[in-house]
Amino acid sequence: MERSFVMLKPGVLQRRLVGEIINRLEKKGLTIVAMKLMAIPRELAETHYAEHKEKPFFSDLISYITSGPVVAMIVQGEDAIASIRRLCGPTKVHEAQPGSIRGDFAGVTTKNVIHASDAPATAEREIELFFSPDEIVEYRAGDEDWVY
Ligand code: 3AN
Repeated sequence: MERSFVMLKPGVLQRRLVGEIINRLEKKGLTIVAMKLMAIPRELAETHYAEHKEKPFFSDLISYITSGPVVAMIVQGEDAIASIRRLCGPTKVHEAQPGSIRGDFAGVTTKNVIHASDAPATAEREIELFFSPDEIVEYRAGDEDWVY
């Protein structure tokens, strides 16, 4: 089983899309093992997106991600990282197909609705950044034998 860090970005709560998006993860057979509603402090936002520090969109990205509450999650499943990225669709929203989360709900790339880790090393780093070990709940989902 693999774990990914997933975040529903600002706007998702205001647009009342939390249930709709989480439903897509659940329907795929993925399991939420940690979840919290939070406002991201600026410093945490800058650390999380440190790789983009030199990019022209960095300050817009930090303003957006700190502009409202987010839902942070750790989501578990077989091949979870790639699987969730497929559910999200590509970063650039004009490339995101209808049926994907970004394809259905995102209007511009800057506000692309959801974050999901892109590799195992990134997932490990992001999980550590946002969650302490005691916030992660280990349990077995009842349908696991039928999904995997
Ligand atoms: P992803 O979130 O799909 O892993 P990254 O890590 O390349 O994509 O980008 C992080 C975030 O930065 C994106 N979710 C998006 O909000 C923003 N971003 C990325 N590329 C652009 C761009 N060309 N223009 C505006 N914002 C961008």
